[in-house]
Amino acid sequence: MDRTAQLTARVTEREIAYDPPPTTSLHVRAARVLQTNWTGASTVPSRSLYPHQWSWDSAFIAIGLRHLSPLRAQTELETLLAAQWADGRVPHIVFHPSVPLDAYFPSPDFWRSSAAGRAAGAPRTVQTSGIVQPPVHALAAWLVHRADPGLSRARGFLARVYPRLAAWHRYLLHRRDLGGGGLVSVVHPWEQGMDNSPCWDAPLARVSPAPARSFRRADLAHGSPEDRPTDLDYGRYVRLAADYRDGEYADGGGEFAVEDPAFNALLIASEHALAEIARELGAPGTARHARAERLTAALVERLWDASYGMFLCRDLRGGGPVRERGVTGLVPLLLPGLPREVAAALVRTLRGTHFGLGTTTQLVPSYDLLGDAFDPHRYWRGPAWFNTSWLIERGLRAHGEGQLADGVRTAFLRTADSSGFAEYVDPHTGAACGAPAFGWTAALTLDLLHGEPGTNGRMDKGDSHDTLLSHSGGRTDEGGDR
Ligand code: 9WN
Repeated sequence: MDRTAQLTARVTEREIAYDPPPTTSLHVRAARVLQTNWTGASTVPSRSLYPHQWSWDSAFIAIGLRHLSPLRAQTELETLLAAQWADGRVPHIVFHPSVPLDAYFPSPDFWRSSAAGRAAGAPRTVQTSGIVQPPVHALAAWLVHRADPGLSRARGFLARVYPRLAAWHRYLLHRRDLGGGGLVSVVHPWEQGMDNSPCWDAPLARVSPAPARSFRRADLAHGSPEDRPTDLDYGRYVRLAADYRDGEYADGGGEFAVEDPAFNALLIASEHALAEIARELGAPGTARHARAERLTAALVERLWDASYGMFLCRDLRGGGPVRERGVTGLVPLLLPGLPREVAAALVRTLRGTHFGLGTTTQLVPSYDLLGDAFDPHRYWRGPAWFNTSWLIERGLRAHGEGQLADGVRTAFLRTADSSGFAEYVDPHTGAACGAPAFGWTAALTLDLLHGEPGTNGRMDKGDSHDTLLSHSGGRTDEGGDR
């Protein structure tokens, strides 16, 4: 048997021999969602609304999938990274060729990646979008590796993904530092992932919308119009994406450029993870950890607003700080290297009237409960999303707020269950919104169900990176496990 055949045989045996942990009914149902959404080499966020592979979804999905099948989790990330462009960008969508063009808009014929993206090195054999999404991938790759280091080493998983992840971070740090202060900018609201957040209203207002008749939305066939962005917002998304495409996806000249707290915090978390990956591969990781610390300092210097008690977006095309409280401004709590007073203020803001955590809400709302634009059902304008609550749960634990984290964990599991793994929920009632059987909701449910023995959820100076990069789900009691 040659080497590849040996490897495949070993992997297949492992897959077959996979012995699931003691299951709970919630566990089984979450696993079923991931099984249903699996397409053979990756997972769709939703069979109806999102029938392709999405970048940050795949990272969150891999984090959950590793508990079911470390091989699938590795494959999920490998499939995404195989669609990376030569300039290092990891596209926000990798299209499945068998899905009809009208199933999702904007479709491959809108992005025209292999033609319009030629100069930027888009792949020829697979169609992708030309924008990016938050860089959760190195963090996911490290967590996936740790789920089964033996399999990972046998397949050379980290050795294969490391150069791609390093090129991805290089692209962001070198091509997307549009403000010159060390932070990365997004050039489209879809890049940041919280598409319709009121944080984008002011920077988007400058963009003239593409005429409504020039495109046909596919999302309204699956989602209720009250839960989705308006036609006017869609017109602006289309204009920005079309302009970027028509400029051959060259960076720097667009009308929309925003430094976003969550995007940069996830890059920092992933840079720490990349340092650990480098170490595992026998190279020193110190330079990467040091860069992550410098980025943390830049994040605080450029985006922290003490009077809001949270991070704010910065609009580089005129507006300066965006005075809106979006959940993005709380996500940096994930970072163990935050100054103590910043972390403490973030926790106060989470518990205060704007987000109401532990009092009026149990999961973190996507936007200020008291804000003029608050809407409990509309996309990213108030509903609670499971990925951001998962990130904040980790952050609370990293900063010694075990009890509050336990509350989020319990509410997460209860609401994921009662909502049928909804895409997002009303932050007050937990009522389901958006697509059902949503990939990252199911995946992160699994992750929270698999607490790692021995993690007590506290952060000490000495093990700060470890706390960020270890399994989440260390908890102070058993509440919520079912
Ligand atoms: C555009 C897939 C994606 C998520 C985003 C979410 C939504 C797409 C859309 O769905 O965005 O990328 O059509 O609205 O906002 O975070 O990655 O689940």
